[in-house]
Amino acid sequence: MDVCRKQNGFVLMLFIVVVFIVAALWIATQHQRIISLFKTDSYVSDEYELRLVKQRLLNFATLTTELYSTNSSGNFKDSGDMPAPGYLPCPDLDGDGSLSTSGEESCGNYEFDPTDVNKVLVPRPNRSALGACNGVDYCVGYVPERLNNRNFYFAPAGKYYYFFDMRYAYLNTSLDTSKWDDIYTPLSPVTPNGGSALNLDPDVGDFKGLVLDGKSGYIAVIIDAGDDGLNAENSDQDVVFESENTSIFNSDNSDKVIGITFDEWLLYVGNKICTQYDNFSHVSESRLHWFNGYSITNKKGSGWRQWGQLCP
Ligand SMILES: [Ca+2]
Ligand SMILES: [Ca+2]
Ligand SMILES: [Ca+2]
Repeated sequence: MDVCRKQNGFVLMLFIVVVFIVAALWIATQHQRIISLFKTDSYVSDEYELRLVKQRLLNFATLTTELYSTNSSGNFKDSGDMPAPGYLPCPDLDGDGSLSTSGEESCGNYEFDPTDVNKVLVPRPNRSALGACNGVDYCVGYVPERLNNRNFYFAPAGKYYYFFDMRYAYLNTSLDTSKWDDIYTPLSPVTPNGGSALNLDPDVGDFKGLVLDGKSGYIAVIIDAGDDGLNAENSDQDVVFESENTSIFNSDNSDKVIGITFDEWLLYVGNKICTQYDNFSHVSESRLHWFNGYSITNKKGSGWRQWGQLCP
């Protein structure tokens, strides 16, 4: 009788242990599932935010002319002083959200050399005379939070790393060796005075663009680096970048990257030119104006008249 009772007690204990293990496994599974759901939501939200930042940069590029049609006093500039469309804001080097007047607002202060792809990146290392970059420390830039004097918002301050082909920089002050102030790279894909070396179309020009996940032709990349900063591929100071979007379970640290391709950029800016070509074509060809060709006397010219002749 005692033996039978002991056996029953043992079976009962065994049953309880098995139930406990099964319950623990079930709870662990559910816990993992709940965490996964949270992480998936967070991941989707991060991706959405990145797409918004990209959209705002493209909006800025499309509206450069309108945004900068007046001076800081609100008076209209002469037509020869208005920038062409297509430019991107300079990076915020110290992460405070704004572009200071002590160098950050002018990010193209060295000459473009299409044979040296590292020179087309902003930010880049070992820069001198650019904001906080002292020629020794690695320069890292962020998408600026806003342009205060234009009431234009991009992203939370210091959150998104920002690399781009510096020819697209708003206020590229050293395109030309004469170091004029307020030099803008002519952005029309049929750039008049530079031949293929200055042609921004990666299919034509010498520089094939930034590379993201093995695909070239990007003009900019924006990175949400997560809690641990940029990964090795994205911080090695070359033109090759990678996203880690497949790693949902590592989303707190993974580098989420979104890029703007030349074709996407041209879709926006080219659409602006083509839909308004009839209006712009009334601009006299001898007038200093971004619509006309780039020259020493028309240094904000961008050759969009010539390109626009191809509009459907
Ligand atoms: Ca700043
Ligand atoms: Ca990271
Ligand atoms: Ca790299």
